[in-house]
Amino acid sequence: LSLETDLRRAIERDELALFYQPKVDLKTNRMVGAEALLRWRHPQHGIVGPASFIPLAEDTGLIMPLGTWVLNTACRQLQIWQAAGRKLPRVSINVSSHQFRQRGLVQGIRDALAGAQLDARHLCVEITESAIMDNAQENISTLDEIKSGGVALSVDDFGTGYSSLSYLKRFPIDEMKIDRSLIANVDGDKDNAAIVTAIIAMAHSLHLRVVAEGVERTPELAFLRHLGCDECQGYLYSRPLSARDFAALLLVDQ
Ligand code: G
Ligand code: G
Ligand code: MN
Ligand code: NA
Repeated sequence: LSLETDLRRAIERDELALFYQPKVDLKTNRMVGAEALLRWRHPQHGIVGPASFIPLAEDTGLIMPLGTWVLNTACRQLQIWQAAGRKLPRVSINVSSHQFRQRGLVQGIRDALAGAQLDARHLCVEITESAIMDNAQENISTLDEIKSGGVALSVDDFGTGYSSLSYLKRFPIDEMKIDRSLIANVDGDKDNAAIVTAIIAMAHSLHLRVVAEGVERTPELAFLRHLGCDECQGYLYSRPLSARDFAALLLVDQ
């Protein structure tokens, strides 16, 4: 009867779902990836977002089976789409700081890739700037292990924490996602424009791919393209969609 009991049963009752949101390359206008975002189709409450149950999952240890489910589902789904000739080079999943500190994460990633027969280069793991910086020294070895398996690493919500890009570059990362609070009105807000301009320039000088998240308006997109931002994600292109709706956006190989 409690939310905890409900969540415990959610996996076995097949109530969890991944929604997918496109990441679009700004040079080619092609979809080059998707972020998998967890949803719970609750029998009474309808579709519930992760912010409402991830904290509970972390407090109760349920985050481990839940994280495993996310990894397995995302890898299997991408393999199914690719096998059907649908063009999607990469799927990104989110890992919380709690999951990141768990011993089993690296093995869980390997198992998910092997189980889905998906090559590691098609998977990207997003971890927030604050989670990386919290216990930075220990995190480097976990990140190295993930990276050496061929999986890409992305720093999520960048610009909200206290790290400098030059410090972050000591970590084996491939991608920076600029937090959507900095992207909002980036075309008109002088402070956001200055910060985003600096982040993109420095990330590029460090050979990192830059993704803008939360792009909602065409002028934001135009400004980001002008700055040379590599990829965009946001409601302007698409909201996160169910697997079925998302599949309809994918091109099919001729
Ligand atoms: O749409 P959105 O409400 O999906 O996501 C809210 C927050 O939940 C984001 O910070 C996102 O990173 C996080 N999130 C989404 N899916 C997952 C997931 O599968 N695992 C973890 N740990 N966090 C997720
Ligand atoms: O993992 P991360 O914290 O980046 O999670 C992305 C979150 O941002 C998800 O909750 C997703 O639903 C949300 N989101 C994606 N695109 C947009 C957007 O254009 N505007 C807003 N406000 N939220 C977005
Ligand atoms: Mn994310
Ligand atoms: Na983010």
